[in-house]
Amino acid sequence: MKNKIELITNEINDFKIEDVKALENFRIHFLGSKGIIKDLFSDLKAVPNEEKREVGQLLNGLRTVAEEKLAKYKEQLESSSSQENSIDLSRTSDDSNVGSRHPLMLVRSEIIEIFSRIGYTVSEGPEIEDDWHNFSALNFAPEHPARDMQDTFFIEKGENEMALRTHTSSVQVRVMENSTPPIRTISPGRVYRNEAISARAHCFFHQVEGLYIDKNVSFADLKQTLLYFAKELFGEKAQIRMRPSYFPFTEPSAEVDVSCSICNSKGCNVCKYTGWLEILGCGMVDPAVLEASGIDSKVYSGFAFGMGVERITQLKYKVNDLRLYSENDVRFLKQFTAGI
Ligand code: 2U9
Repeated sequence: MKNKIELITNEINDFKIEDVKALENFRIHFLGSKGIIKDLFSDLKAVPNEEKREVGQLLNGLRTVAEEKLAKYKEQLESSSSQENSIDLSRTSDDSNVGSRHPLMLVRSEIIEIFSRIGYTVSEGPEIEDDWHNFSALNFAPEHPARDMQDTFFIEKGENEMALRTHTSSVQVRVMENSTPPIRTISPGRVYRNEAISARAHCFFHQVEGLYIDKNVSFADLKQTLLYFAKELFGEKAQIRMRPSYFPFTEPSAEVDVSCSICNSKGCNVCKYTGWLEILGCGMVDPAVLEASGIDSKVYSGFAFGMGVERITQLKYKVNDLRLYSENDVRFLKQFTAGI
């Protein structure tokens, strides 16, 4: 009997318990109602009286060994399974490779949003344009340098001469031709100029041009519209100033500066110590331009403005090299992830 107890003690110690199933097998095999230890207790009756006490103690010890092993493994398995099931819902998710919106598209959307709040629609048109919509209807003289191959990408010469549009004003000519005032629209889009690529110039860039035509539209309306725009884009403190300029399609014309929000107009290297940053050009639409698209300039007047999205983005995000916008370097693009 003593030998048997010793062998079963070894068997208990060697029993591998790696999962709940093995634990249950262990319990049934050693401690179950038909298990080995129960059988041994039944055999105790046959043990001679003088040995009963000693063998009884050994059997109690054996049962304790089995029970302790069962309890130990039960606890271990329960705590590991509760770890597996406990999910920390407050944990941030693993890094996933999300893309980001291009900074030019972020700024373009912001500009559209600002003008749509005061009733401007969005007009789009072809990037390949004819001479009429890109130049003649906009009052460009036949000998204007912009019509030169040095400045414009021409696609076909001769009768069917077409060019990559040099501004989105061509879209607005189409709007004027196809609708009657009041017209209040902006045209965002890519434009092309025959320039050597450098940090400060590129052969394509993005514009948003605006057009407002109605009865009694004045320069004061233009100024208030642009002041509203500057405040929305650069903050409530933004101020604007206008400097006289010249464009073939507007008269009078002006260039518009916004107060430098980087240095609060105190002067810094971005505003070149002037306190002002140039953001757009504008003017009253030349009556000849209205007439060319079939709008009676005696009844209607209008203003127009145009801006480069790259320029505005450069000022908002301090981008100092135009080439960054089209090189697709993820180290640059990744910095705009928050804008999604
Ligand atoms: C129509 C008539 C007039 C749009 C205008 C500007 C002034 C202007 C430049 C800013 C920087 C182009 O991207 S840029 O190089 N634009 O200064 N654009 S007025 O005038 C129009 C548009 C449409 C029918």
